[in-house]
Amino acid sequence: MQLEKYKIDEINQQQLADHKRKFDYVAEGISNLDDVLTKLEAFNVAIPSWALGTGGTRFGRFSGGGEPGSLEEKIEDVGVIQALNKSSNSISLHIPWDIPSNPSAIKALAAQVGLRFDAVNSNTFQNQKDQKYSYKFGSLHHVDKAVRKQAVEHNIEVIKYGAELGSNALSVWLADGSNFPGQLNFRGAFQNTLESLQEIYEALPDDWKVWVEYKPYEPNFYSTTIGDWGQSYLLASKLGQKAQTLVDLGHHLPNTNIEQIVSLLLMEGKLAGFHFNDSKYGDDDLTVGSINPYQLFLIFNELVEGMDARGMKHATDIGWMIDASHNLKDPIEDLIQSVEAIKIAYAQALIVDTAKLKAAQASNDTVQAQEILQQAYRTDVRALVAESRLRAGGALNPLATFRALDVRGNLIKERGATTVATGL
Ligand code: PSV
Ligand code: MN
Repeated sequence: MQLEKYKIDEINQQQLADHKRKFDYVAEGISNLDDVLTKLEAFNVAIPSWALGTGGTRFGRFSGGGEPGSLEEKIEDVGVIQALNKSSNSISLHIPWDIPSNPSAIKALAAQVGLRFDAVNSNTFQNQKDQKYSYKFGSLHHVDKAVRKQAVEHNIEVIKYGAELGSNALSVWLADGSNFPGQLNFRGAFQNTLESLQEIYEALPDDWKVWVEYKPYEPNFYSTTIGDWGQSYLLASKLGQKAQTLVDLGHHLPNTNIEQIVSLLLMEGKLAGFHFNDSKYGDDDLTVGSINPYQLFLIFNELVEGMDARGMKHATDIGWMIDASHNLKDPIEDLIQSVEAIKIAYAQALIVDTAKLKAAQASNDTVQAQEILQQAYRTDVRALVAESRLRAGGALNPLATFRALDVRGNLIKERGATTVATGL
């Protein structure tokens, strides 16, 4: 289903006076207002194809109805999000969950709803039907060369699909690791991973990047071969210019200072991009900003500061993507909330008084430094985000509009109540 713009405009009209009042109030205190609005309008976050269905846990999965049953329907759903928030202009595919049987038709459909293709993701963490060798003991790090070769070839195939769709990055996350001490020779596993990644790297088209994602545990619980940003950075450095580290917010042990990691990766030109989500304990894949919005703001503060220091374009010089999939909410509503949380944190980071903060840092004025950051964090920037969306042709309030137009009800009518999307 596609949302007609006039319906969104009608709902906007009803909310306009209230919005204007809130916008005028916050706008008065923002010295770089035009710059903030322009940057907010340009900022988009890719939607992962696997987040459009209700996720499950290993204990069960409770689908909510109207889930996309095909790649085409997943694209339609992202089109709905994009029509509402004008901040989700791309989709990230996971192969083989989303193999495009007719790439040019898929590309045309995406273009029709204003989408392009973000990074493509390989999957060597599950065995596929008719697969010759098992990934039970890993893939790119495997002790058996034949298994590594199969996994390398899969990644090269994913690049091929991505190239056909106009994507320009391969995202690699490996479940490779060990469950028990002694199971694995750490150096051997690392060397095998490096050599496998080198073969994949060689197959990258000129303008492509490979993003190396890390994660401390799960599904392995003793060691993970690319377990933290140091290991990912080491691989990315050895591989070369086209390889960078991907930060997934859920892939850190509790209380890790992610903003510091981000700052240093940016300094080294090695920050590929983000998988946004939120968590309380581990890789919980909860809605962005639902647990710790202050941390999200602090991360964005480092991103803005670090990107500005290198003269980077915020909207396009890093890959921004949500990676979440959980089991309670309507997936589209969850994604709308996530994108909103990201844009709020970004807007807050854009209004930090950086000159004052630098001065406070230079004079060790800790109290003032905290005041400056929290001044920005405690500003209600929601009307700024809404205004940028309005200017881009989206909904003032995407979530309320999604509900007012009964999009889910219509999707259930169209697709049925029992469709189940591919993914985890
Ligand atoms: C692994 O937990 C991960 O974060 C990787 O990005 C995967 O590709 C994604 O989740 C989907 O399973
Ligand atoms: Mn991820």
